[in-house]
Amino acid sequence: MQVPENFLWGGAIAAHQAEGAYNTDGKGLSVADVMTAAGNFDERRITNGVKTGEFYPNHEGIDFYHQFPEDIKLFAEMGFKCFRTSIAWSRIFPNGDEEEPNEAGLKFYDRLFDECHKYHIEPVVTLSHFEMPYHLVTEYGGFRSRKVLDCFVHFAQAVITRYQHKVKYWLTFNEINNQTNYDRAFTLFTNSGVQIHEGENAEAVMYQAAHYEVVASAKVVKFAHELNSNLLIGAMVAFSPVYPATDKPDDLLKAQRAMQSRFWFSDVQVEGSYPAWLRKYQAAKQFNLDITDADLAVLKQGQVDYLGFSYYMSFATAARPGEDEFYSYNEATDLVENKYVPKSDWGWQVDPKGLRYALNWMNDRYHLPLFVVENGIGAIDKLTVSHQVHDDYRIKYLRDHIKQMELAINDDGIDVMGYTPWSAIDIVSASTGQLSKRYGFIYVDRDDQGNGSLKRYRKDSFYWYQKVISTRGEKL
Ligand code: BGP
Repeated sequence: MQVPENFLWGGAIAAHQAEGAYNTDGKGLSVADVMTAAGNFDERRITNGVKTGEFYPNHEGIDFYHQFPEDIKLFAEMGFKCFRTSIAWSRIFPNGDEEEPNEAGLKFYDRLFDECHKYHIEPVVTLSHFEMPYHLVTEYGGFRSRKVLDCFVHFAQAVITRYQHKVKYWLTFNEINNQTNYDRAFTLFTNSGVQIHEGENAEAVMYQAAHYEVVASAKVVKFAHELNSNLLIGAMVAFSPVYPATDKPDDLLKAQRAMQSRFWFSDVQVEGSYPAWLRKYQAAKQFNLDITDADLAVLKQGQVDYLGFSYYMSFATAARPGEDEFYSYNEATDLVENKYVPKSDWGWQVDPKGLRYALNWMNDRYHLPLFVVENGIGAIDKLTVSHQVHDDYRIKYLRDHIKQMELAINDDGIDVMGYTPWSAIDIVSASTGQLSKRYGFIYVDRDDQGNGSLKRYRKDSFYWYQKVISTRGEKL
């Protein structure tokens, strides 16, 4: 089976996980710069500013800031048609609330995008990928403030204007719906710069912050459409489908509420309006949110052109006893194990068929082109003495998923724009801050303590993916 000729094969990373150079050329601190690394199953710690004696893995990343020409060359060798990365907001506006952008930061991305085009690689750029300027957190509480909505739009306008002839494909907020997991400090902090204070209702705060984000997203889409009709602006959600644990009708309704809770974000970004159930739910919970008529009008004017999504795993849920009228969903407490699918070393449920389900589900609901902008498996890789990495588990994971994507394209007739597995090259893991949780086709010699030569080595999956691309997905 093959994918269409113009299919965008590539790979993905995010600026804060790769670039390093955290205080170079005028860059300000971002939320990623104040997070330590974690142990395997712990949370990263959010420190209050950068403290001496702590190790901050994002400060150096894999030094992509300086080594990107060699890395892009390797991506070209694999045959990438596109490359997904993000712009570090704090390189452009170090504090986030300045009027004028930092020219040195803008120049870096000029060079990066030019390097991509040298090899006919199309950049796919996320505007906000877990790295808001830290000053916006300390000064305004992140996206709990309407002021930050304006700062984001100002930033987005500056970079879209600057790169409109170099970047056609944009995404507004990475995995905007991760905040459904509002009890987890990491998710709220990285997605919206929000920290919950004692006694606060985290769910209500999440709905407020996410509202400002969807309004900001709509403003950016509208701006880009008016600026240049060639630009395509997408939304980006994490697609972890939530299956009902059993065939009990209560479990089905619970799973439906879980899906509604996870996907109201893209509902708004695609449809331009809130789903009715959510306004009823927010009113019933007395969240008392700042959602104005003017905001609702803005949402209608900024509907996205396509939907990007990450796919790593599926979830399952069951109704709580007595929960048979008013269903709510809390990702921290409402997930149950699915005994039919295996798990990765980090406990992520591996479910390739869930990707075909994802594509069908979104196609039925949104009727927009879909873009698989993340998919992959975090694993401990071993570099042999002859500098090889035999990552057959990664090849298997990707092969199984690509096969399901190809079935969705060829048998189900779904319009899939491209596939950018996570990650093009080994980078710092977002949730653990470790380098040993590796996803790349290219091994980077660096460990969890920040030691190593930073040299790059092609893994077995590098050569495998090269063949997949050159045969348009035929040779898996
Ligand atoms: C997604 C993020 C990425 C990323 C990936 C893998 O949630 O968009 O930034 O890193 O998942 O997750 P992790 O690095 O935590 O294993």
